[in-house]
Amino acid sequence: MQQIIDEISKCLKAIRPRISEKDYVKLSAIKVPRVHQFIAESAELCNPERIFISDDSPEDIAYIRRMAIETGEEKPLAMPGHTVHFDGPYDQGRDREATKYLVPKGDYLSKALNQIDRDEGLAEVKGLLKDSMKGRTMIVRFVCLGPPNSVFTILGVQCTDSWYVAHSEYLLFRPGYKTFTKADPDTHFLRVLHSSGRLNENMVSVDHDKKRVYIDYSEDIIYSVNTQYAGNSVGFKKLAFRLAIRKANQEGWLAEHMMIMGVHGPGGRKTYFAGAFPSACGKTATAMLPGETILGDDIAYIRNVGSVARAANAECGIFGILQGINSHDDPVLYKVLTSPCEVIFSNVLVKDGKPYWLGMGCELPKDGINYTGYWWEGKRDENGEPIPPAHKNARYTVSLKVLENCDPELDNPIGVELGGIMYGGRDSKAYVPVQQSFNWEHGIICYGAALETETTFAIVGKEGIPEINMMSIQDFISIPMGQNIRNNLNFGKKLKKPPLIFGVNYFLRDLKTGEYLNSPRDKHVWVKWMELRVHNDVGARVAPTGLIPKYEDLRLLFKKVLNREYSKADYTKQFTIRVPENLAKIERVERFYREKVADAPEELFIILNQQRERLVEAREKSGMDYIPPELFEEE
Ligand code: SPV
Ligand code: MN
Repeated sequence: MQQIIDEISKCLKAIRPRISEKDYVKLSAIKVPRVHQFIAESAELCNPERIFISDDSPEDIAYIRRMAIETGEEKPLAMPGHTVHFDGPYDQGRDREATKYLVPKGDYLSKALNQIDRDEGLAEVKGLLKDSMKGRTMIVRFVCLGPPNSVFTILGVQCTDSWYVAHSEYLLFRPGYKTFTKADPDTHFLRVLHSSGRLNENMVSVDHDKKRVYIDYSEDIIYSVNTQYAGNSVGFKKLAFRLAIRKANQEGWLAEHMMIMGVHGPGGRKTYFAGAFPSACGKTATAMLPGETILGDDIAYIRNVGSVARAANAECGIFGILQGINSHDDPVLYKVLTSPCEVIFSNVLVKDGKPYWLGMGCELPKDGINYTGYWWEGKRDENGEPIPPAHKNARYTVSLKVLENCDPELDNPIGVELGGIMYGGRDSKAYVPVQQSFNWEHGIICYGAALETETTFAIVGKEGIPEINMMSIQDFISIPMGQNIRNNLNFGKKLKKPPLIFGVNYFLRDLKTGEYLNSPRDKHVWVKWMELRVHNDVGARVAPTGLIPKYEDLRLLFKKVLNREYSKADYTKQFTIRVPENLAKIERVERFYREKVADAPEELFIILNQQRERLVEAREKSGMDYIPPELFEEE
């Protein structure tokens, strides 16, 4: 004990000249020496003028909000509670190239993952962080991932010089200071050190070529520098998620890129679903379907509690995409984003104190302020490309609690029981809009591991490139990929009754015309169908790729949910099994795992091959490459 006290005193002494008496007291109340060490080491490296310790009190939160505005990192908008933040033109999404794992000598990560030798990476990123906070304040925030005091809880500490980051974290994560004051000296927690780096007069990071986001998984520390985009700077979002995936794999639970929602079924029942979708593929829009409840939109922790799969949200807010949110397609969110409440908008177009984004359902102004400064219609970038009024990846940050459809179980310490899990990507050619797997293993492999998608604007780089995005965590996986698949397979085997697994695809197109075969609202019908399946209330047809809905059931649901007639012709188009496209998909998936994933489990190849055999057999039996759904028997 004396040793612990001595260590804490030593660190407190080192940072004493930079903190106020009040903050000194706040920090002294914590008895976890690694917290003090982390703060002292970060201060020593980044050399801030001052250190501010936030204890999550209303005064501290108000101070963070005020400083975000005083420094100019955020600007107030006309609507009370609304502010706007801009990231630089080269900092508009997660940056795959700049994001790397620090791999100690002798350790192995799949080739598909971006990595650098640990010693080399540490030297590089620490070099960039050196003196980065000179003349600024280093803000220290404590957070709690998952509901507090629960089996799901993971603690974290972030040191950052960005008031915008600190403000976002307050909206996105549960407060952690109190938990830290009660924590044992050897409590495990995650650490994040972030600096925006050199800023221009608009408080935007300028050294984008020196942007680095390095994940030191052997120490559970994340380093992020010369970036402000929240996906790179708000460490407890996608960066801590990577560390959580490692922890989950070691401990036999699942950390997933999934929304969690409560779907309302007949007789007032509610069934919980978790859904994995790559960024910008409909995850939040699904969780926000009108009449249902949202428990999470991005990161789910799933644990085996009494042989039942139970899920909790790691976060308590949303950092969501604005594009396409309008009063018709997303009425609930649209209302929140146009009403007085605390919202941080980023990378929108601002005109007369009002934020505008693409697809918001009204005409956008012809000029205003956007992520490139003053913008006017026709403005071009240095390559001569037209600059859009708002960035496609413009976002909003809100607390879930302000939503009228926020699920009341958000903070339940044992999470919610999952009835189903969905996997969905941007697959224009092969998979039908919704199908149920034959069993847990089939779902994990054919819908999860085989998830294919086209790249989107949520990451810096080219859009529309098809790629495998395993379980939608390709960008976040931090362990050998085969190990992750094995962990998923094993997780289901230990459950009394595993959640049903569904594959969804909101992006299926007509092979000839290229037109989308569904409208955005159709997903509500698929979700209601899945809910009925969990309770065995509807039947299905047995197709080679999974169990697919029957026309009569969908017709009734379209009428009931969307008040729309659903034609047999639409059903046939959407649920025809496209044998050539499905066989080609299996080829791509197999090749990916053979070439890129040295530790892929044999079970993956067996299950993919079974799917191939079912497709070939169905083609032979029907004599058709494109088999209409009615030809498949009812289960
Ligand atoms: C995503 O891109 O999946 C997001 C936003 O949820 S980010 O924080 O950038 O990861
Ligand atoms: Mn996400």
